[in-house]
Amino acid sequence: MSGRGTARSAELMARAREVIPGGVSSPVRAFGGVGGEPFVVESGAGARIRDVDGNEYIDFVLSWGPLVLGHAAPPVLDALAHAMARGTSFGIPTELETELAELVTERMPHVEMLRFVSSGTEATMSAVRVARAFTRRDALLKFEGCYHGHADSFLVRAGSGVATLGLPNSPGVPGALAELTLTAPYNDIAATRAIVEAHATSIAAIIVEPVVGNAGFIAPDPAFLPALRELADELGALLIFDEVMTGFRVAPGGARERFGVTSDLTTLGKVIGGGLPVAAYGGRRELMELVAPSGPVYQAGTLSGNPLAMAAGLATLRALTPELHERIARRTERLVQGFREAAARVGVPFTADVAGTMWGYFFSAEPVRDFAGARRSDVALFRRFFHAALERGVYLAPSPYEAAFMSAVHGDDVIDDALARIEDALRAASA
Ligand code: KE4
Repeated sequence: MSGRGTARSAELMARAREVIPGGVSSPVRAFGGVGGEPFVVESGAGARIRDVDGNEYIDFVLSWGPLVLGHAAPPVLDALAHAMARGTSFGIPTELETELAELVTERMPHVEMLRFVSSGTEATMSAVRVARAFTRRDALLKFEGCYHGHADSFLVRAGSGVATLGLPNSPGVPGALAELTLTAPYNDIAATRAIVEAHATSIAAIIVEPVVGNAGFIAPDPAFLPALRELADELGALLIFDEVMTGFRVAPGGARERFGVTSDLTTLGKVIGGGLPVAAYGGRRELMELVAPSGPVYQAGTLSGNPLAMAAGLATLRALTPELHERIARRTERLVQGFREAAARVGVPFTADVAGTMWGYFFSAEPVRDFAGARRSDVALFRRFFHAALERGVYLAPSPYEAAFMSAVHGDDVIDDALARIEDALRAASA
């Protein structure tokens, strides 16, 4: 099946590559994980996006997670219009920041205090700085395949675009710094404990995606997160839940509500900005009061707490009631089950999983529990399926090391439509 026009996208990408590395503002968008030319998007509305050649797609990437209300959601547009009329930025406290912070702490009571920043990377790097200051230790433990943004300390066996491009680590990260980042296999408590015990006095923090969305979608074994809590306590280290992706997706109150494990620090992003640049780090008051100007740990940002971004985040979280979250989560279950059944009918090795309103899949006969398992999946089939789905008007993440998302406007009609296209794409990809 072809006929998808791509001339305008190709023309624009050629222009972009003259002035922007790879023609993209973030590596994973360049389709390095699936080959071929990326399309250039023109607009989004609800569950769908349209590219510059007029092709329409049902979107399960949703800007990599933020758009839990869908594209151009009316509550968000109304809030933005209202905020814009009063000015776009001040660099001066506004009530909006306090309102959004209060709403986050209401939904996640263990986040007693937080600081807004403009990207998930800023949130995670700042949380690690607080942990290092509080513990007066330097080492950091992360998990293979987890991605916490592009700060130097995290570019060690990272997931997402780093894994997609097969970059073991990134040049430009000083060896002395990379050595401070220890890595363990996700879901492997014994291996994690062994590494922790070998570095017991130097680890400042254990940072983890409570549900992995950057090595593909990998859920924690029931004992894994409680074991990390126990290990952090034994160590006198802090446990950081990187909820940039899972926050307000795996449960209305995030990972703590879903798994009953409380992190010392939590990072958020994506959904709390409703599609505008907002992220945050927060947690126990005694930790966050270390942050300047209350304390000596310095962190700053020109556009942190930007009123337009705050307004979009407030509109999104206010609309995302527990009832709406549950509705979206039930539809996500239905979508994933339909995908499993289609794969079984077509006869391809397939595993898929879901947590709240985020989900993922691998072409693997075995469930995937860690990054090594993700890399054993059939990436060649993934690539064929990705393009077959795109040709049929379904946009999934252009990498096997990413997750997928749902929104309030992916209704039953959209799910049925998508599943029919997905099954056809599975047949084409496996023919
Ligand atoms: P940003 O700096 O990209 O806003 O956030 C970094 C980050 C931190 N923590 C987690 C768990 C994340 O998923 C991310 C960013 N996620 C990727 C998608 N896998 C963003 C997409 C991209 O890199 O273009």
